[in-house]
Amino acid sequence: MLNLLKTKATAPVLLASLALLGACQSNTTKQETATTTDASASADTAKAKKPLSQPLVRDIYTADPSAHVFGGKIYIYPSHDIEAGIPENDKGDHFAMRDYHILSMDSINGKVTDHGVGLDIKDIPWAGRQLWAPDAAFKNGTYYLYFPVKDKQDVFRIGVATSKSPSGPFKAEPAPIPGSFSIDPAVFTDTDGKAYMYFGGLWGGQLQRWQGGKYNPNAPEKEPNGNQPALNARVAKLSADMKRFDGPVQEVKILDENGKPLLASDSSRRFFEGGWMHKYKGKYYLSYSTGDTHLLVYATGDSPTGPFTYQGVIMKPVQGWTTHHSIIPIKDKWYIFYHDTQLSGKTWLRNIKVTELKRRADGSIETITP
Ligand code: FUB
Repeated sequence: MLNLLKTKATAPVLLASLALLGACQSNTTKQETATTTDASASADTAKAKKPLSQPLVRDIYTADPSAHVFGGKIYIYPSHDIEAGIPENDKGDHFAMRDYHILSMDSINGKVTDHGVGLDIKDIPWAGRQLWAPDAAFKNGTYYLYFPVKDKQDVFRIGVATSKSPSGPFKAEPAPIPGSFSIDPAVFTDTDGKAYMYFGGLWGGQLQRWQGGKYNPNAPEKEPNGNQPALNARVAKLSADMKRFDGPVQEVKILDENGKPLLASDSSRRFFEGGWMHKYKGKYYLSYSTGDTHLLVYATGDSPTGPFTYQGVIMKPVQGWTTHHSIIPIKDKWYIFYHDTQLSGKTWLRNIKVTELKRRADGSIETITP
């Protein structure tokens, strides 16, 4: 595994930079590997497009970083990408991850420690395949790891595992969270102590199969087209023990500047996957990926459950098809953790990164060019 990774990681940065250049030319064009990029672009231009930041770890592939500060230390809960030899498709079958490695750093530019496997798919009794983007939370001396994985019927559910240490190992509960579905759990604990889980993802994330509250295996592979309202993320309040939903799963409404729901055709603004919540000066910031248009965007609201009003782009497309992030305060600054495919040039072998997130005086977020 390590040898394989090292070979791939020696691919010239030039290739990665060329792919990044291609990705930035159009946010509606599916981003592909460096080999699909125009090789005739001059080396000088490629140099000028150097990535904003460098991978945090290089000896394993990591993605979907959910970062938290626990006990004064930065912990990152990423997906652990592997080469599973599965052909790429729109359902994301090639993202066939099997475990999580938990990472930590004392400070933003500090050394990154890999704490090894914190949870393995073989130790999740109900899991079938594809351990996707996780998140973590802390309450009353216990750390909670939330993870989406397909069950043995190939339906994505969300599970929870616990540990007394933020770096694990985590022990999975015997069954998924009742009523959970789809992918990308993000848990936000509000200043009043109430915790909420945001979740959902389109296409391979199966959210479109859950309309009407029931799983429909025959639903279209993708979302509705045209002028129908977009499918939205979901939110549920968590129970006091952080292991169940306390109350109904609700739709997270995202409105445009006229107070109208974003439409499915509005592909550069509508929710696709990778939701994250943070609070700044009393406002709730819901950020998410627009999926096939490869943007990280945000919407704000006055309540953790919405409605939210679309505000703008946080990050332009990264190299790679997916884009996924988390936003946290560290000391007196805010940071965004994200991923791209700088090391491999392959959509399914990603590497996590971090950069500062800056705001204007009115709280709006400055757009980052990664
Ligand atoms: O890592 C697998 C999936 O890719 C995640 O769940 C999505 O958010 C996307 O990053």
